[in-house]
Amino acid sequence: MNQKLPKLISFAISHYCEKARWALDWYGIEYTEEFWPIGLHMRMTRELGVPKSCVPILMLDGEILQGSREILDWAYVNRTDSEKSLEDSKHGEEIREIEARADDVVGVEVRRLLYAQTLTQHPDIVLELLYGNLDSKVRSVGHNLWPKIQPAMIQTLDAAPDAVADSRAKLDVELDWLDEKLAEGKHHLVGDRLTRADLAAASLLAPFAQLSRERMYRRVEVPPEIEEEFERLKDRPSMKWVADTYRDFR
Ligand SMILES: N[C@@H](CCC(=O)N[C@@H](CS)C(=O)NCC(=O)O)C(=O)O
Repeated sequence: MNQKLPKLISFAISHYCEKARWALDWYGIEYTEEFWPIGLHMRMTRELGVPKSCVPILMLDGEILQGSREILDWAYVNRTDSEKSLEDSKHGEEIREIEARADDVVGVEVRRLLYAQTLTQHPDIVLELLYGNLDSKVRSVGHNLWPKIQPAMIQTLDAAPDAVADSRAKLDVELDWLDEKLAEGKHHLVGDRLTRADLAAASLLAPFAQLSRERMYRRVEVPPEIEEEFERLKDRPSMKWVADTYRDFR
């Protein structure tokens, strides 16, 4: 058999890519991963012919999937161990609703708050996070284009420093919602086992759950503004739950 392994295309620091990666790992799927440079990815996705410019993308033999939800669907169907499921037909609708809110609101505000705190004040740290793990040629192109990429990111993500308060307030609404769902020490957002609702919420909150110290932001110093967010959020049941969920299931 000469079938190529699925290839995950990602940005190293993207929490949506982490969601897809976790699902592939959870389902025991063998794959390779290719990190793309933010900014240059616009042309690369256009050349691939996918409808949007975003990652994660999963390249399969003869098919290209774009978006974490699509990748989770595919990974479930193609899982190597039929006992391992993140789906639950009894609670299917509720799981999908939570996942959609995690994707469309929680993940968006986590990213916006992080970038609003760093893109303007700590551009060198962001630059290192975005390009630090890429090969030297790509890295130098990224560095050269950074004066254009940085303002474009601020604009596209609505992440100027004055977005901090708004984003924080929106994220707090989401965290109140999740704290309530996890009241009385519940281990899972739906039912009594891990589902894609947990995986979505935990991966998309992971950048604020201190695990980022070990996982994503290892290479750089954490700026004081982000330390303050960590401090502010650390006693939230939802944040503790993210850390527990990573410890137990990732
Ligand atoms: N809902 C999408 C969101 C993906 C997303 O926002 N990806 C970001 C990285 S964090 C991206 O590729 N941004 C660049 C762009 O959209 O051009 C998913 O779950 O896959």
